[in-house]
Amino acid sequence: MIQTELKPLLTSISDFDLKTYLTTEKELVEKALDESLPLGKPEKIYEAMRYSLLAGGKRLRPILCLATAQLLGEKKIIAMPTACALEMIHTMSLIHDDLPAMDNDDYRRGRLTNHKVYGEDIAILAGDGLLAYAFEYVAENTKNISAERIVKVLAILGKAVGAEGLVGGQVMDLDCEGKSDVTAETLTFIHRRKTGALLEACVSCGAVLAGASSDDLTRLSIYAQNIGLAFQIIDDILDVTATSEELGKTAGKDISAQKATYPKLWGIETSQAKAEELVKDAIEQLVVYGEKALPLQAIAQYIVQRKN
Ligand code: GRG
Repeated sequence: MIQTELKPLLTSISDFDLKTYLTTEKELVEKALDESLPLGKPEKIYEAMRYSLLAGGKRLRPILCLATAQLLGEKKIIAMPTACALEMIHTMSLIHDDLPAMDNDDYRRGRLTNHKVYGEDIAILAGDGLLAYAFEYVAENTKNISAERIVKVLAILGKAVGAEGLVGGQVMDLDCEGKSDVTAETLTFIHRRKTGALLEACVSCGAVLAGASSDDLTRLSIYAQNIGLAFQIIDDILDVTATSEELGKTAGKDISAQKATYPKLWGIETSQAKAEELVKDAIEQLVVYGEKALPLQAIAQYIVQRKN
């Protein structure tokens, strides 16, 4: 039989219904997050933690973790505690990033920032509470996975948060504010840590939970590093092209805070092209998995097409 008569074996990324996929996954994650953190005493701190954790957002990080575990043949439910922990860590970083001592923002996810509602003292503690709880939540709630894999996940999370990840990236970012001579290398150094490290952790944790081989881990890390950087380039572009309503946070903040950004260095068109190139490479990394990789590949494409 000649090839053209065969039904194509592989559905292409454009045939994959990403909208439905993201909506379904997001609903699952929202429910798990709500159940993960019941109100306790003192109520004030639990309310502040829940205020930001349950404020919506795209839930991209937990979805990446679940999708990676599934790609490698593991049940989603097994990765859910880690997926929730990743969103707790992400939310902590947003609360702290918005503080007056950092980026000083009034709006996030379409509502007032944590410190605007609860005060700076409680906002700092709400972030700390979420960070500590993320680790506790993985350790206490991950079932039917070996202790060795759970310890690996905890180590990945710690590394993504610390000086090699979020903290280091944020320090460099603060250092570069107001400077006009920040190079592309420095900017990439910042964002590989500030944004990329946690996105990579989402994929690596999902992979480790599913018992990934070292080849799987290498491929998936390259995928994640590429989408991480692309995500930040698009974030910088949206800061200049989207409205505050679309973003759910103050637009144009990078200019007013005199931040170094990719559009400032390269212009919008080149920045978009570089992000698309990174995503193309990310998608190629996963071709070896065939149709099973469609969710992760479609997420990569969504990263350069997103509007918020
Ligand atoms: C206190 C230990 C400790 C660490 C925090 C403040 C800080 C150090 C780091 C800042 C990290 C940060 C806020 C990076 C920006 C990443 C980014 C592009 C966030 C926006 O992510 P989206 O668009 O947001 O996925 P939603 O709301 O959709 O989840």
